[in-house]
Amino acid sequence: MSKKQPAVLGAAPAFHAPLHVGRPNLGDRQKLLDRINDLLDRRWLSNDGPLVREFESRIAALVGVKHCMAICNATVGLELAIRALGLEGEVILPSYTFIATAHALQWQEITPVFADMDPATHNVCPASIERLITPRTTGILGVHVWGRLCDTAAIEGVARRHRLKVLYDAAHAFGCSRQGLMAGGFGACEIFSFHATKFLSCFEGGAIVTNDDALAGKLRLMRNFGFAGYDRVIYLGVNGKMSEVCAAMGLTSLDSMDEIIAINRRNHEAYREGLGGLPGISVIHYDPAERNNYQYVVVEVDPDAAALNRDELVAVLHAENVLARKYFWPGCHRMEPYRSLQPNAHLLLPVTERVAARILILPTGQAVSRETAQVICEIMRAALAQPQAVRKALAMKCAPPAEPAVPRDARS
Ligand code: T4K
Repeated sequence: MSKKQPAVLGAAPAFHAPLHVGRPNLGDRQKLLDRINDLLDRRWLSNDGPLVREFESRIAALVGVKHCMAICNATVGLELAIRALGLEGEVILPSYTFIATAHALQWQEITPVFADMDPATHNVCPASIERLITPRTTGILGVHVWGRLCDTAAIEGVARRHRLKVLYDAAHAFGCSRQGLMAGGFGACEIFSFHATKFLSCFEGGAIVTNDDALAGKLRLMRNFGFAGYDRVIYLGVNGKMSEVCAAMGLTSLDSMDEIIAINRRNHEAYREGLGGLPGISVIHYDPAERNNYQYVVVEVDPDAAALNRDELVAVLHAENVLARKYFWPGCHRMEPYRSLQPNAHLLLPVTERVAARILILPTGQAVSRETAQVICEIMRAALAQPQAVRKALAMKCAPPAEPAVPRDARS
């Protein structure tokens, strides 16, 4: 599988089939099919079925929280949690996150106020949060980017000083810890994503976890139209429920959790080794003293020190069928509707602007073997060793086709 010359320079692509970032990891197929057969036999397909209940109690035990409410996806989970906490006016969050975090606020006519990031962790910078607080601010929505937990102590300190509520988008952070405490127990509540591309997959799904009894009661009503029993609606609600088939997938994924972490960790090490020592190229580090799911192989490309910039490396990899991604470029503040609603937001986000242009994510998980990771590193090394040739080849690819020679009298 040795591959030295990059495809942008005319060689054949290293991989015939695309290598995706976010290729789902699958647990034991037979176990999943057995669970699906059982649920079909029971004819209990949704609405608080036995698999959803089992899934919720396993998640709560693993995370160490009192309540887990399984939900249809994390975006709806964020919307429910924001509403259940009574947030309004303005809520501060990082711009460097998946767009769903901001949309969950804007959807409810709450203004997302974008804070800058800490370049060392890619998480929101607590000092930047404090500078953005106004009389309209009601809460802080932290995001545990790449499963490395936010500085929860500093964020919650800011919140205490200004009487704000705190919740966390923990979409990336299932199975991750900070100072030995698992993601899920911080703030008023935390929201996990169990989307197909996430470390733990339910096909589509998520969970809201909390230690607050009253909040959990409210959220249970809100995710099921406000029903408190047959024919008894006592609250405003939506349909945020998880189905039994999604819980079957989630339970099966939970059974394989340690195996998937081991694969991700092996790949992360292979990438770190393979890209080690390259000027301007660094693969982010996970603290070995904490728990992490190693779901993201995040490469930072410093354009002042590396021979090629991030976009050039992405183009090199795409030519090989390695579909590296630029998460979360260009930052929420540069996407609609925020770009139009808050045209000056970038002025307060210099670190986000700089770092978002440097990040590329490489494929990992079950679809990537150690050898595949090594080939990807070899390609990157080979491209970085001949930057002039690579740039020239990329420029030729991007150049508009030469105008066809049309006889003068044929032009209108
Ligand atoms: N907060 C944060 C911080 C998040 O990252 C997310 C989701 C959320 C909140 C909201 O959670 P959910 O409401 O989704 O539960 C993907 C996911 O759709 C999204 O869940 C995820 N973050 C985000 C980071 O990535 P895209 O637009 O990148 O998806 P897409 O379709 O390009 O898929 C990624 C790659 O995975 C593709 O190249 C193909 C591959 N793939 C995907 C699926 C779904 C497969 O090979 N098989 C599949 O089944 O958003």
